[in-house]
Amino acid sequence: MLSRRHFLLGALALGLSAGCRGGRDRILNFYNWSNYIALNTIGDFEKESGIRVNYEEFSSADVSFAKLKIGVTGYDLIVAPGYMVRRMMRHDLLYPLGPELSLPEFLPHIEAPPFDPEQKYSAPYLWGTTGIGYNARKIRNAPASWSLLWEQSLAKRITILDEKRDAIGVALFKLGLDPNSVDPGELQLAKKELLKQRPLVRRYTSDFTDDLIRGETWAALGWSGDVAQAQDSNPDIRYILPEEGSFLFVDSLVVPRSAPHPEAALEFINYFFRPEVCRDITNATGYANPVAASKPLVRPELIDNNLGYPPDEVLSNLHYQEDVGEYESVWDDLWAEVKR
Ligand code: N2P
Repeated sequence: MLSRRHFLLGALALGLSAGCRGGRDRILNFYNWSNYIALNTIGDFEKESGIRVNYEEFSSADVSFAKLKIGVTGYDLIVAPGYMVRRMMRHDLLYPLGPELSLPEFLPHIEAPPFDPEQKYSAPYLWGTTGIGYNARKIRNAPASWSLLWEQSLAKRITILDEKRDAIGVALFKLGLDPNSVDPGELQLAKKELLKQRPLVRRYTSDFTDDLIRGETWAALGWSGDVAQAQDSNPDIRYILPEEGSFLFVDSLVVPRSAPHPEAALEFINYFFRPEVCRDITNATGYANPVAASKPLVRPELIDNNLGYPPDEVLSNLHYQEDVGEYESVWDDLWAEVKR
């Protein structure tokens, strides 16, 4: 017969093996960019921690922020670009990560990111650059310039990231203007450029790699790691960081104040910082990770390569995307008018 004591012990054993602590299910609701993790990361973490992960992906930061803004809650852990971390900090939306986190040594340029210099509210996840992925068999002598994405001969062979900060930022770079401009006149000029570009654009999309791999598109405004993934499937694909300057991004892990399971989020962040865990993610995605001890472990082709870990002289020509504050809606409207 099952005594009460046996029942409790049985429940406890069951609970432990199913990953419960204190009788409650341990859960992590994780919202990440698409193609931004290794195949084994979530499963390995679940096995080791006993936490069940509900994993959801977005393909554009604008979409993720819109979702958070209309009050979709329940996420414990979100990957966000630096300017968005800043914006969330400004609105007091983030949980301070505090002493539960043991920060490893980071690469020098990740130590004090401008959006959160003391790293109080964000933990760096992956970093990379915005550039042009192109097919060297279709385009010979590609210029190291953003003007490639305005080339008439590439009509309908181009995709542009569906991300206003990148698309408008690139138009500003091309014009020699501040890529974080909030000047209405400058933004109008950027809009004109983008309207000139529009007839050449096959699609505005952030999932640009398949078309590029298949040769349906010949050039794409894209992100380094995704282009690295594309190059693995099609060696004709190359990457340009234009001379006019480009973006460096440090996408970061943040925990919303409203998170139902902040402790599970912190556990994942500490797990991610293990050199082998983030190495696997870098090797799978092509995106560099912030952990200094992980760099010697990643695939050597990614080192001193603009697609993975660019050399220092390249990094010095890159800019961060900054929070544009109250001008966010001006950027939003401009982008909606371009895509209309
Ligand atoms: C992954 C997206 C990369 C992020 N597909 C660019 N910030």
